[in-house]
Amino acid sequence: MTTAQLIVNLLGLSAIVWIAWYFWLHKTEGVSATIVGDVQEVAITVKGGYDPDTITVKAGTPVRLNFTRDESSLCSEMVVFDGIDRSVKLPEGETVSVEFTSEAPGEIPFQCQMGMLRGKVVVTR
Ligand SMILES: [Cu+2]
Repeated sequence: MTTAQLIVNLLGLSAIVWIAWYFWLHKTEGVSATIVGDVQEVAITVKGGYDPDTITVKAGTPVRLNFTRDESSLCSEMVVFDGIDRSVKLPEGETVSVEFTSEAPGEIPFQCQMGMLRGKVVVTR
């Protein structure tokens, strides 16, 4: 193997490692909700995904997620919370709040209608 071939192989290998890390191993830290009055609030921007897509809240305190959809893609038109039986339409450019209180720790996933965009609320004690 020549040096050039070796370099190309190493570059290819590092690209594969990076892709594997980015898509499967890399976990976003998540964002803690901000307490506003008696409510834990987080603003979520919807644009090709949910940003932030992991939100940490405390059990027993009302949660308010303020979704703002910053794109016209049909994919993100609805946000669906299976665990709390809620689905909400997100008109482009408007902020829509989703409120709920979780009494028990756990995870409340949410996603677009087709399940392509995903996020979750992590409820802690
Ligand atoms: Cu979708």
